[in-house]
Amino acid sequence: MADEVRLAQNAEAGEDTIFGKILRKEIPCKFIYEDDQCVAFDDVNPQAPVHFLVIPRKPIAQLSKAEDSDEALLGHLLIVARKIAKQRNLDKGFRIVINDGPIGAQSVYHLHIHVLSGRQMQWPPG
Ligand code: TR5
Repeated sequence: MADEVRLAQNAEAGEDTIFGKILRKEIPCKFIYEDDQCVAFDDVNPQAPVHFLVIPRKPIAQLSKAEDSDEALLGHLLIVARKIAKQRNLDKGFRIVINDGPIGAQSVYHLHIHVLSGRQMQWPPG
């Protein structure tokens, strides 16, 4: 079993997460983008030559816990992902991933969008 899957199966949904600490600047992290609603930073364990995360400042644990009123925020995260992809010249494309819950291999319970690129992606994903 891959380490990431093992991590995900042992992860627990809780109030605080490593991303909460990053947002509160309790641990250092170089943001590649930030605004009043979200921040983005490179994944510490990249799964492709380009791998960054876009996360809302609002502590939504996972997509399945988002509320109808989060609709504009969720759309904003995708628009920001698109803008960063353009800045990084990902003209040939990229993959967006949102892992949700144990079956989805989510390991950090603060909603985040993965953006991966720089290599040919395969299908189906593992
Ligand atoms: O498995 P899910 O979808 O929950 O994705 C969590 C992602 O967070 C993984 O791709 C991890 O590599 C990534 N991650 C975990 C930490 C971390 C990070 N990305 C940037 N900086 C990080 N720090 C400082 N600490 C982490 N524990």
